[in-house]
Amino acid sequence: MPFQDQEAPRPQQHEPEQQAQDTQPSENRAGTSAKDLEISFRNHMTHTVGRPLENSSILDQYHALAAVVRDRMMDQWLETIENYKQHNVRVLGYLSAEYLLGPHLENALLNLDLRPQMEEALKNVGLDLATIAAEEPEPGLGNGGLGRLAACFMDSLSTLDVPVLGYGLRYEFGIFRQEIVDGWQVEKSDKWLQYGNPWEIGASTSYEVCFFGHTETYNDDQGLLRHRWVPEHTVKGIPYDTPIPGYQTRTVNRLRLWKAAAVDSFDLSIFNSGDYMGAVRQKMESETISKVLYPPDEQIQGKRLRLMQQYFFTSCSLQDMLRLHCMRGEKLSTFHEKWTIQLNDTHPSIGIPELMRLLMDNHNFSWDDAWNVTQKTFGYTNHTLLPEALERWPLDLFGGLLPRHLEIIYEINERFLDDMRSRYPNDDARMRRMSIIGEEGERSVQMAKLAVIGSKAINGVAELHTQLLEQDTLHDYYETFPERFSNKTNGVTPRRWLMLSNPCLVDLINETIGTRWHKDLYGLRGLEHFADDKNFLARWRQAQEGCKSSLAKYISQNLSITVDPASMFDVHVKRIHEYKRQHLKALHILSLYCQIKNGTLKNPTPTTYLFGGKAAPSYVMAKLMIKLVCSVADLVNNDPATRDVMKVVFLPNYSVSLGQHIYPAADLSEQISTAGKEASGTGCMKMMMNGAVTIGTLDGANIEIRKECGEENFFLFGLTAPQIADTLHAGYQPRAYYERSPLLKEVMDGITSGRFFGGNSATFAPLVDNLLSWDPFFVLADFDSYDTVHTQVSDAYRDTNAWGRMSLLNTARSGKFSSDRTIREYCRDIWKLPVG
Ligand code: 26V
Repeated sequence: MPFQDQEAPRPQQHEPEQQAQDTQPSENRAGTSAKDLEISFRNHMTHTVGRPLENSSILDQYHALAAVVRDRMMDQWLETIENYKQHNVRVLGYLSAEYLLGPHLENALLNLDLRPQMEEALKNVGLDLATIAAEEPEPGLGNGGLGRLAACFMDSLSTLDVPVLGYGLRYEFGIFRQEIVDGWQVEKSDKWLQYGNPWEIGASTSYEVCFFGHTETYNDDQGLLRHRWVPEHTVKGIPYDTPIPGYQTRTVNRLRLWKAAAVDSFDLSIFNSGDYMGAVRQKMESETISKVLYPPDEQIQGKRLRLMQQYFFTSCSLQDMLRLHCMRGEKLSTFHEKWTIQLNDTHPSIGIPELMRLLMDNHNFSWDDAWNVTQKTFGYTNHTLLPEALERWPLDLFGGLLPRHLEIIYEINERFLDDMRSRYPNDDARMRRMSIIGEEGERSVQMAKLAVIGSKAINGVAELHTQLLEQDTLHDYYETFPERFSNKTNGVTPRRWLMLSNPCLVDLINETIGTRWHKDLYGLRGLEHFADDKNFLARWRQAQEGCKSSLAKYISQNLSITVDPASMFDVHVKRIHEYKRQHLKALHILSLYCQIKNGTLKNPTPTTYLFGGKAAPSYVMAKLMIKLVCSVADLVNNDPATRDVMKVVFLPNYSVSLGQHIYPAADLSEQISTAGKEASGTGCMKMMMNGAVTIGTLDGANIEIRKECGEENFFLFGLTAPQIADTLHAGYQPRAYYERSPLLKEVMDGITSGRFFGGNSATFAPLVDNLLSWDPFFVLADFDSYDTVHTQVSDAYRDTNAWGRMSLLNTARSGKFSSDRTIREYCRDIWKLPVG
């Protein structure tokens, strides 16, 4: 049966003394009253942490508290497993190389409905929940939107009682911690596991995963020709399970993350031969596989360890699903009836040849039978159109590491192209375009093509993105099997991104329209009735100012910059990338600076410009963009002519927890990517939910946000995707825009001459040169339009009621952007799973 592979979950032991002991007789481990929680907390302090409360550190208290909360999930977790077993349910296997979960503690308290009692219990022992919660290290097992989406999906799946097993990698080091030194990004390692992880539970299963070696053919008992892989290296995969509680339901699903370890017997053989150092080296090499999360570097292509990571976690997960399927007493030929597997981008797409291999080589399936099951099992979500981000592996690297998989891919490709040849006779160009094996430059395996060919369903993550996939990137496949393609616009969980992050606004909403919206976000529409109620708008504004003051305090304490909570908070937080155009915003701030200095802008709307985001460590231009923002901050924050009306702040180490602090404080949400480049974006949804008004291009989910909130409640600027394509086609000349716009010219010249930056003209020369000569993301083309619309924003912000109305309507109309809606659509159209 699914989920039945362990006798009972056993707590992970991080330190010897942390083993759970018998508790005092008065303790009710599932009890939820303040008194029960207090007793439980005291017991865990003594028996789990092993320190008297009086001498405990906040970290000790956090560990005791986490154990209290985990206890409350265990009954429900076992109940969920039992329930799935009894009903022999169809299960989703969600495969993702990244999960950006964010802190667990407060989220679990919210979802389990324990928060008020817990606050009281802690108060009774003289402690403060928020202070303890701040000790939790964030599990940053993802780079950005893709990993955070997987985390939101897990929350929604549990909330909607959908049976799911999430699978991924238990990286020992997650996304790096970002420090800013003299305006430059410095990366520090993220040791999130150093004090143990109270949210994970060890399981008693493990699997072996092989690498390298060669393949052979042989005749089986019946004289049939078969293939086998004779590998050279074997690694063990050990599962660590994290319970994922739904909101106000008893469903607790499981996220299973794999850690790589040496295979004991392998180690031992080397050890016995006397090669101690060799044995240790083998062990370390095996463990390397789950050591560190890869950042989305420009040089991401062709990293062998990354392919090893992908194959490692995908193979462990498939072996696990096949075993669970067989334990149900089911035949493997019905695997696709009981399981549906979603590939979160191409990272786990090696699962397609791996399932073929497992079925054919280990379970004697014929090609056709194995393909029938495989092709009906997988769904593939694409998350980017950027060509440099589409995964392709050099053939020799791939074949050296996974020789049997390369053979299988060749055969998938051959059979597929044979089929295409009969559909499109004499169309060699099309055959070359559709082949999984790329022939331009170094020959390579193109994973997106493999994923498309091996899946029953393919989807993009916003309407425009899906359209561009269908019409451009994957056009040949769309033309061939249009019924496999669909759009699933992303969403975010309102539990973490509204209820947890913005309690003041949530109290006001609950008091005004009740709580039905907690599980159906469209219910927020009830707020529209209050859009013209001045008293209500005043309270709305008050709640927002509370959040702004709290962020202002954080900025003052951590960065020693004073910002005015009454100023407009203009927020641009996301990964740093040229297509997201943090530099467009920086140029605009400089243009305001110039206009204030020369007296042409007389009465500017006081504004605080907030930036945050990480640059991939080897992405030189992105790092230079951070330096530019920080230099602009130094300039305007210290000039007496501007410092009282504008402040620029770069918030270091943007993360889930910092996001929770920032989004509720945003007045203006900057979504200014070059049209056609942002697949969806999800930060835009979080800000909309919290009442920020968007300034944005017609890109990704912006288009749908604008449709939902109404054109009059959205500030639109910039070229559209077709206009960008036309401009490019006609021969884009960024310098012409520079010559034509006096404002732009003044700003660019100011940077080039070093006038803004104490005479330093060298630092930003590569950035300016790039913009003037090439400008691949149309920064200069969109500059004037951006500037004009910003003037409208500033004027609009001065009319407090009109702005409040826009803000309220953004929240009221954000219902579509709940990940609950997204998950319902996946369940209905792709996974064929009932929703609770
Ligand atoms: C990867 C790379 C790697 C090579 C260098 C350039 C580059 C640029 C971007 C990426 C990210 C690829 C996958 C990804 O994270 N996509 C994001 O997925 C989100 C969830 O669907 C979506 O909201 C974002 O728009 C999309 O960028």
